[in-house]
Order: sequence, then structure tokens, then C-alpha cells
Amino acid sequence: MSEYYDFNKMEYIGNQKGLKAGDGFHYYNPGELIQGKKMSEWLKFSVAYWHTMDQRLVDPFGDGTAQRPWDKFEDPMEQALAKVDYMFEFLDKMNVEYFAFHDRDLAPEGKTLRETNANLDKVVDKIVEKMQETGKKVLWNTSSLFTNPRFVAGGATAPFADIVAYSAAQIKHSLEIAKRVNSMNYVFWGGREGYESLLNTDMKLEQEHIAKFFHMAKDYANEIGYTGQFLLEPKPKEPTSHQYDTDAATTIAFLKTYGLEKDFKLNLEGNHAYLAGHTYEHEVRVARDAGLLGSLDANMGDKLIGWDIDEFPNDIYEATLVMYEMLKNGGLATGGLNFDAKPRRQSFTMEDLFLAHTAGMDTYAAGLRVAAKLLEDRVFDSVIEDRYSSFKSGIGADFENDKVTFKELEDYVIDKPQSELIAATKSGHLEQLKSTLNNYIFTVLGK
Ligand code: XUL
Ligand code: CO
Repeated sequence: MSEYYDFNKMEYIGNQKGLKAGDGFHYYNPGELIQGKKMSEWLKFSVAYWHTMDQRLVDPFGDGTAQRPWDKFEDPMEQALAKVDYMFEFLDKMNVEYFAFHDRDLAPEGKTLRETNANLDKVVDKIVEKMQETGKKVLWNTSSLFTNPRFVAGGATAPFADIVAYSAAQIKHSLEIAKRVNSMNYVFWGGREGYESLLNTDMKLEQEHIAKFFHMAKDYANEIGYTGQFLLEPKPKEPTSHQYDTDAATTIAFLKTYGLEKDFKLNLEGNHAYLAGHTYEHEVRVARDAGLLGSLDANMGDKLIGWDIDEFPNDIYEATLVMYEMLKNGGLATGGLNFDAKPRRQSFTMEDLFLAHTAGMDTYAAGLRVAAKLLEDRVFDSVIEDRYSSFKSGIGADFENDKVTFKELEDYVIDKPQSELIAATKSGHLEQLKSTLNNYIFTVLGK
């Protein structure tokens, strides 16, 4: 493989050194077994094309600061084709097996959809060749129905029929690409599928439209024999003030209302969870409980700034609790951990891209190690079992097994004195539990 970057391939070196580009992973050891499975199988890391190859590190107040070696290509198609080479060498050097992309990340648009598709197909041809050469895989692909001004009021939920038709045609081609690149999943993130004001919005009609649109997409995937898992990615706001797929619970209700729950699972993103007023682990738990946990966009936000800033993950508590949910789920099936993340605007060098991915991979690898130990020792399981133990016998078991009526429950408590009811409650011992979690993090990672 040709050499574009002056960095060594990232390998596991253990946790004895300071984190520096080229030093290697402290916690991610791809071949090491955790609960009987290789770390690389639990942690199907994926590089996001739109951030790593395309992101200029803009913020709402300033231009991009990114310095990238492919900036030297001035012709947009020439640059698009060159970026494929840079991407594959990046994957190789980072020891990452998967990548993810939107259609519009790959190639510039033409004057018509036909021309745009032709540009895109040229780049996909090269991607397919590179995949065959290197064995790298696509975790998921998706379609941008939000960047171009034609999508000013949404794609599948646009109040304009021509735009809905255009959106369908664009997704149709994206599904054909999904089949060509054997994408493990196909993601729909509702870019501008939401509204700014109810004063000019028929919310019910828009939701019916997008549900119909999803059924048509699935029908087309079946028609062409594309069998990847469909995923919906919740987010509560940005860019619209109200996004329809607000959070995991809302998205599950939407899927069930429109008979889509057999065809879709959820792709959950850390920063989106914060924007919805939830923790990341809450969103993952909601999806797991519903049997709909699909994949993870492993990033985090800044609790002070409040925007969707797509920071690379570095919060070990969060990574531990998210990995705990993932292990409880028995893994992610076709899903993985996609770094929908970008370096900070002041981290503008190529080296920062390597550092940022290393930090993200190590954070989740460390989280996986701690979570596996917490599970093995049944730390939370035994607390939860004890907390709900009153449902194992007596009135609790009768309630559990549908053997009591409201009247009988009333008979059971009506004459109980307050002292007996208070005696039936137990401390939650949260401080102790959180400090146990700290101890697991320190001891497992300190080894
Ligand atoms: C936007 C976001 C997207 C999706 C794919 O907040 O997360 O990048 O992951 O369209
Ligand atoms: Co995302």
C-alpha cells in the first residue's frame, strides 16, 4: 500500500505510556478475548467519511481550520477520487475495519440527479476496488437529504411533492450502493425531518409521508435483494427546532405506530442523547429493552456548550455504562461503533485525526474491559435482584403472576400501619454503588 501518512500503524502497547500519536493503543487490543469474544468483534469501530475526510472544522462563527494533505487537489472529482486512497490508508493505519458514509460525502453534485449519480458511481467503483484489495467493510451508508437547499423544509417530510420524489430517487440509488458495497446497515437520520413551527406544519401528514417512504424503501431493498439492517437515528433538535425522531422512546413509538418495528432498529448517538435531556446509557437501555438496539454513533457532547459538537469520546464512565448495555444485549449483531466525531477546531492537523481516533477507540476499549468485569462479578445484577426481591414471594409474586385484583391489593394494605410500609422500603445505596463503579474503573484499568 502506498504511504500517505508519516505515522506508524496503531498497535496495542498496553497502558504504561502517555498517549501520543504513533505510540499505539493503551486499552484496545483487537485479538484479546473479552467474555470469549475478540475485542475487535465486540468493538466494530468505524470511521465516518463526512468527518474524517470532509469536515473542515467549522463552527457557527468561524471558517474551517482543518489542514489535510488532500487539499492540494483542486478539481472536485480529482479530490474525491484521491480521498478514497487517503481513507483506506487511514483505516489501515488506525487498525479499523469499517467505515460509514453519506452519498454526498463521496462526490460532488452535478446539474441533475443523473449527473450526480454518475459522479457518485465513479467514486463507489473505486471504493469497491479498494474494499476487495484491503478487506475493509462498510458498517453503514446513508443519504444526505439535508445539505442541499432543495431540502430547506425536509426530504421525505417536505411539504413539496417534487422534493419527496427527489428524496425517494436519491434513497433508491443509495440502496443500490448499499447492495454494491455490501453495507451491514442502512441508516436514516432525519436531517430536516421535523419542523420549525406548528403554525405552517401538518405534522400528522408529514409523519404519514415519512412512514410510507420507509415502507417503500424497505420494499425496494427487498426487490433488489439488499439485506442490510435498516436503522433510524434519533435526535431531538438541530437543525430543526423539533425533529420527529426525538429520542429512542419516541422513535420506537413511531416505528410501532406505522408497523415498521420489524424492519428497523436504532442507531444511537451520545451527543444526541444529551440534546434530548438523557444520558447515553439511557437511550441504549431503552432500545435494548425494546429489542431494537442496532448500532452506536460513538461520540459525546459538551454539557456546557449545549450544541451537537460531535466530540470524540473520552468519558470513561459513559463508555463503561454504554458498553455494559452492549454486553447485556449480547453485542450489536450487524451494528458497530461509528465515530460520528470530529477533532476540536483547534486540533486542526492531520496528526490530530490519528490522535482523536486513538483516544476514542481506547475510551471504548477501556469501557468494555470495565463493563465485562462488572458483569462477571454481577455487581449491578445482584443489587437489582435484591431491590426487586419482594416480587419473588407473597403479594409481590401474586401481582407478578396476575393472581390479584385491585380489590385484593387494597385488602392487603388497607389496615397496614405506616411503620410496616416504611419497613418494606430499602435504601438505594447510590453513593456506595457509584463509588463501587469508581473502584472498578480504577482497579480494572490500573492493572
Ligand atoms: C447528525 C448525525 C448524522 C448521522 C448520519 O447529527 O448524527 O451525521 O449520523 O446522517
Ligand atoms: Co450520527
